[in-house]
Amino acid sequence: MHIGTTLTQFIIEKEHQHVEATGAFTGLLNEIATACKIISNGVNHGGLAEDVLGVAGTENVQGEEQKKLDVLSNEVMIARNQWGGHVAAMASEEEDDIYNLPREYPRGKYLLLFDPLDGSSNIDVNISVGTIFSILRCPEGVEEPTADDFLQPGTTQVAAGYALYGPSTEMVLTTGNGVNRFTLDPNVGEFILTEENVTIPQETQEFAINMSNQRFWEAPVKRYIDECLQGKEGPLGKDFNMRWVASMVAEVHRILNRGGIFMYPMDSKTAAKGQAGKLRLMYEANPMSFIVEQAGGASTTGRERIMDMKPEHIHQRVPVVLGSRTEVERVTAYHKEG
Ligand code: FBP
Repeated sequence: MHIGTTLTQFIIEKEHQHVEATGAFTGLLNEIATACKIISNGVNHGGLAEDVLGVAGTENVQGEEQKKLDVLSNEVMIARNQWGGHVAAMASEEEDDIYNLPREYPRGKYLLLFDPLDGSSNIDVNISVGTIFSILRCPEGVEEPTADDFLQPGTTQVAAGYALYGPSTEMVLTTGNGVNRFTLDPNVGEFILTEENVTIPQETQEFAINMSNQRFWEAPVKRYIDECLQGKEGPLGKDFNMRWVASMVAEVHRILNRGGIFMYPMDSKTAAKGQAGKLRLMYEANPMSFIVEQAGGASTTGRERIMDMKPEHIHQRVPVVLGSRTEVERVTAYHKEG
């Protein structure tokens, strides 16, 4: 009975190409995959499971109301990744500060960052949500990392990925050599390789943005969306369709499949709250930018390449414009024109 290439087999075969490999990287990715399988099970059970839907009654450091599954997913990611000796510390969108490992656990050479459950507003209404993760190297000689050790530009990521909990559960992963896609076979309990070298079409006629924020957008974004809405009679000479799932992980997955441009730009409403954007640089923008660029797309703030940014804070927010290269470069050029 042939089940295809499992995620573990795929990673080990890749690691064999690196003589200096110790297996720690495989070990870490395996624990992340196990955590995502557990979260997938919780999400899929929804209302059947005791006490997983609804709000937790607590707020995260971003001042957002936490959903019970936000908190549970965060606990699962920490529990699965703290014991194995692969990481030196972790950082989560749901934790105020970085998470230093309890004394009894060995320290590893990686730093793990994650958004345990992205798309929180969709959890209780059974729309796709996901887990996003990013892996960095722990600086040489650092036993007890601090938040500063995490403030590395996106270009230094060793790997990034996400699990999408939708009609099926999928994992998409890059280690800097293209993007690969795995589907969870619930009967076997394994992520099976279903597509290698995923590539984003350069051209697209589909945009994703929260239109209800239109009056708060900056001029370059207003101009671009106006032109998309003018269709083939307009300066872009083609009709555009629109999508908005309100789960970044689902938007990026659609774009990996058929192209598109996803935007959560800077706007005056966000600025009024003293924030530099809605989405988080370390847990959302950097890992998704690594995946999108490795699949041939582009990712900017509208003004600069996100992966070149020097992070200032582990909970820093940034504007995001990502997807099919042609449209992302167009929106970025509109910002440059001012
Ligand atoms: P979290 O759910 O992790 O807080 O992520 C933010 C997010 O839900 C993104 O996944 C999504 O793209 C965006 O916010 C939706 O924003 P809005 O509520 O404005 O539609």
